[in-house]
Amino acid sequence: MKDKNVIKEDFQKDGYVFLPGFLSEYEVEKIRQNFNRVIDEIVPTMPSNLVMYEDKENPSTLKQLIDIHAYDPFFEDILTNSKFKDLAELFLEERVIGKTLEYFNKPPLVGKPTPPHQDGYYFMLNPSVAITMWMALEPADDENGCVKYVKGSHAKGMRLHGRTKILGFSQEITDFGTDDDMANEVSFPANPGDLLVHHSLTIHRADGNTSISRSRKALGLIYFGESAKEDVKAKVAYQKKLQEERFSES
Ligand SMILES: O=C(O)CCC(=O)C(=O)O
Repeated sequence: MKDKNVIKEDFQKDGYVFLPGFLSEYEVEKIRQNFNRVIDEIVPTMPSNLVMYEDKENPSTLKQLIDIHAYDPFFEDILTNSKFKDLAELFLEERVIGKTLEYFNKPPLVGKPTPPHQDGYYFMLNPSVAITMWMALEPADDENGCVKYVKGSHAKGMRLHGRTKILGFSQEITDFGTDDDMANEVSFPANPGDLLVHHSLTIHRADGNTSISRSRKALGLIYFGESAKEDVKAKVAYQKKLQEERFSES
């Protein structure tokens, strides 16, 4: 891995950093095995709003699990007592709180796109001192929906978001696709153990999975800096907007 300070500078300049081979194949295999165990044994006990399928009737289309750390000690340790947490503290330059550990999959053919968004829009923090990590558990590329970032977008403020119909990603940037977005978008094909880290204002998205047989499984981690405060006004406005959107859809 590159020097820590160089990585931090890249993160601050671009709004993301790509760290190939952050975990070894052995470490990744342990995580994969524990996800399989959680899917078999813990998921049936989790609240349904934390477990998402592309098709509810078909368990092989599991696409997302949220807050796994709250239900399983192995993953609690990964979130709160790990190289990931140390890296979050290095980048945010303060102590951090592990907010959630997630599982992302795009099942073959049915895995939907991840709409362009900024995580900070969901977090509603002021200041938006937070970081997201995404680690491939199997190869990800343009065919099965690797992550794409808009370089430097974290320094250009929060964009307007509006409702989507994508389960797990209810909000997207409404005017995404400007010349600036397209000129600065970078795709990140990744191998198991490769880590992507992004700032809470970095615009990112992923295409759907068009491969006929390859899934696209990944580990997600979110950390808030200790100085980040919930923006109560923004949260109230967001809840009101969601209610209005739901009302106009019904
Ligand atoms: O897995 C994906 O496609 C995107 C995940 C994401 O948006 C995130 O980790 O913030």
